Amino acid sequence: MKEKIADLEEKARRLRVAIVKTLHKSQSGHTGGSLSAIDMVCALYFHKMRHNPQDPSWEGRDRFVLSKGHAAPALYVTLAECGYFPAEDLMMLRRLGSHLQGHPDSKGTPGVDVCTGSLGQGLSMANGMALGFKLDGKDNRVYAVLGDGELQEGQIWEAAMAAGHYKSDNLCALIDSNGLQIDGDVSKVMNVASIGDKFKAFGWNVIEIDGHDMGQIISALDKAEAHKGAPTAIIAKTVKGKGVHLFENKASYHGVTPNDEELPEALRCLGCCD
Ligand SMILES: Cc1ncc(C[n+]2csc(CCOP(=O)(O)OP(=O)(O)O)c2C)c(N)n1
Repeated sequence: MKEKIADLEEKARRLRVAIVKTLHKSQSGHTGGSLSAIDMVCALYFHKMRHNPQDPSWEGRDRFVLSKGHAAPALYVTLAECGYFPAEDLMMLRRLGSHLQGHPDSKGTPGVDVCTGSLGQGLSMANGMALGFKLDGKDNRVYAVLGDGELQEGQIWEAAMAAGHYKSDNLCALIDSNGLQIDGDVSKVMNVASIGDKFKAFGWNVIEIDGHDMGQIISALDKAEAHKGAPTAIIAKTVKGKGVHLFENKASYHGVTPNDEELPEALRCLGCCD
């Protein structure tokens, strides 16, 4: 287990390097929320989810919904690392004609299951897919990553109510609780605390973790899969911009990319010299 965790940590470090390089090249996109979510996305693709990069539309795959679609760079670098498309494509992020647009596009990008970007909708889509699998008697699981600012959208709570009502135990929501949104502190813009209690009230199984502790992430994902009779919400305490002190805990880096001066220091923080 120790080796597995160390391997995932190293993968996540490499994925952070790829996020920084990709966003530096594009000069457009979301740095903070990609870096806060990447440990969870890495654990999902390299530890938990059933999927096949050689056959992206394999019916037996688990589904992934990046409900906070602006963190697309975190998804793209992970898909590239898995082999869904060449890593060189990352340098075309947000270019006209590229298959890697600013928000996930299921029609354009191999491995992307749903279009997201308009916040608040992903949990409903994930819930629909989870219910569909149940109706078909299939054991596929569905994972959705949400932002804590995103929880201010009313549709999230309709989805939470429905998933609890239908006991969708093949559904797992991971909340990237970094405490910041585009305009500052989530608690000041529109307080969503206490997130765990809210999901519990809708009948969910709730697990609270440090969203950068790989051991805690994989243990929570395994517990979620084992839990029957209710969907699971993993409330992950994270740091926006995690891994690069220049960007950490700064709402100003929500939608700002590393510039030429910041790039060398950002890569140094991530243990990358090239
Ligand atoms: C419906 C909708 N309204 C507004 C936006 C613009 N927007 C993009 S990211 C963001 C803040 C999201 O905050 P949070 O969910 O906490 O994301 P994170 O901090 O994890 O990046 C907003 C308002 C959007 N994408 N969709």
